[in-house]
Amino acid sequence: MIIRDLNSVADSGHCVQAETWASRRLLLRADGMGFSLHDTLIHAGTETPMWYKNHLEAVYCIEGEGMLHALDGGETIAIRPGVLYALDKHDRHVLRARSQLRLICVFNPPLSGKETHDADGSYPLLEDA
Ligand code: 9YT
Repeated sequence: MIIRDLNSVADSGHCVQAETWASRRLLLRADGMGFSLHDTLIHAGTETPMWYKNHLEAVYCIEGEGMLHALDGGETIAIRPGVLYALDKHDRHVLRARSQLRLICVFNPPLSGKETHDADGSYPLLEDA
């Protein structure tokens, strides 16, 4: 069994900071679960364009308020605690955080640990560091 605590994840080097977000990565590819699991903060007042070409991501909001805009003719939905969205079609999207968002994010295939967004807002497929 794997047991993790958010406090120790932050100290273990499995916390990735970007301009608009901080990702605390609780489960990674090396854990062998077939997915990675992150507790992610999106900073208040920011806008993050994303396009996960190489991954599927499910996102469950547990704190904060914002808006998700699906690009390529998609819809706009309000993000608040209890709302989940799943990018099952590698959808291009923009996330706007009115207040700080706290999101539980699951990636398939799992992230290796160090990934951060490229110019398109996607993650490359990385081998274990
Ligand atoms: C919602 C989203 O994808 N935010 C960017 C960070 C990502 N969730 C991560 O690496 O934890």
